[in-house]
Amino acid sequence: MLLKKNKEWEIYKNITPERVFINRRSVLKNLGFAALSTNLLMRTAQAAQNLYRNNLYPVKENKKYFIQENDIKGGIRKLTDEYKVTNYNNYYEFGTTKNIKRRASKLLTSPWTISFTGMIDKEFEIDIDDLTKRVALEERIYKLRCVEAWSMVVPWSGFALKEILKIVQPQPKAKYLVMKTFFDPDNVSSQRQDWYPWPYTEVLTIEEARNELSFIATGVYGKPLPNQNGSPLRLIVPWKYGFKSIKSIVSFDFVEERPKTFWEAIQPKEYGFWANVNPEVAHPRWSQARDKDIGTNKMYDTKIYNGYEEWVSYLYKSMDASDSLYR
Ligand SMILES: Nc1nc2c(c(=O)[nH]1)N[C@H]1C(S)=C(S)[C@@H](COP(=O)(O)O)O[C@H]1N2
Ligand SMILES: [Mo]
Repeated sequence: MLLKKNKEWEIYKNITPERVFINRRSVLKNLGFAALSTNLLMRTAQAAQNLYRNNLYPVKENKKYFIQENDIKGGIRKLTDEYKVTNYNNYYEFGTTKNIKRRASKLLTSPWTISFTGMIDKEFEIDIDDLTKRVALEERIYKLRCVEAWSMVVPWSGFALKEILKIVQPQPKAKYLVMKTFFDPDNVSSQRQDWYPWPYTEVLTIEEARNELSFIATGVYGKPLPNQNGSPLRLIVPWKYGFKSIKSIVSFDFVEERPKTFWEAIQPKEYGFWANVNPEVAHPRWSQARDKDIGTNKMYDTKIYNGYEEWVSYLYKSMDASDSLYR
C-alpha cells in the first residue's frame, strides 16, 4: 500500500519548519483526514503548491540583457535545449555527477521558508510563494558559464535581487549578502559527509547584489524551476562562474564581515570569492579562454565578465586587478 511504498518520501520531509507543518496537519485533521500519513500530507501540499506555481508562468521577457554571440566558426548562438538545461546539472547535495535529477526530485519545496536576517530594517521569515507576490516576475535570457569551461544560454524566470534589497532595506553598515542552501543531513545523505563545509554558502558584496543583473530565478523555460535547477529559488549572477549561482536558498543574511563561501573553504586558489569570468586568467589546471556549449558542443571564445562587461565593470574599477578577482 501507499504508505510503505512511499517510505522514501520520508527522506525529504525535513526542511519544513515544524511549526508550519503542524499547522498544515491540524487544518487537515479538522477536515477529517486524520488518518492520512505525514508523507501523503506533505505530497498533497506540494502538489497543490505546484499547481499554484505552474500558473505563475510564463512571464514577460525582459530583452534588455539579451546578448547574441557567435561560435568560433561564426554560427549564431541559440538557446540551449530545455532538456540539456534540466538534465545536465551541478548540485553536489545530490551527488557529484551531472546526473542528479532523480535524486533531487525527492526534495520537497513547499512550504519553503526563507529567512532575512542581520543588518536590515527588521528581521523576518517569508514563504517563497508569498515572496513572489511581492516582486515583479520577468524572464531573462542569460549565459551561464561554469568554471569547468562549459556554458548554456538559459531563459530564466524570476526577479531582480535588488527587489529584495528594496524590501529588507540593508543598513549602511551591511557590506555583504550571505546566502545559504538548505542543510538537512538527516535526509540528504551527502550532507553527512563532513569533508564538505555544508551548507552550500555564497556571498556577494552589497553593490554586486544591487547590480541590475543579479537575479533570483524561480522558473526556467516558462515553468517553475525543477528541483535539479535549484527550486524554489536560486541566484543567477551571469558575469561570475556558475558556482556563485547558489541553488535552493533558505536564508539571506546581511553582514559586515565576509564569511567563507562553500568553495572558498574547499579550494580558495581555484574557486575564490570573486569568481568573475575572465578568459585570460586560467584555472590552475585548465584554460578559461573558451567554453563549450552543452548540447551543441560548439566552442565560444569566453569574454571578460562572460560578456556582461558594460553592466558590471564599474564594480571592480577601483580594485587591484589581481588574479584573485577572476578565480
Ligand atoms: N546549492 C548548490 N548550488 C549550486 C551548486 C551546488 O552544487 N549546490 N552548483 C553550482 C554550479 S558549480 C553550477 S555550474 C550551477 C549549475 O546550475 P544548473 O545545474 O542549473 O545549470 O549551480 C551552482 N549552484
Ligand atoms: Mo559550475
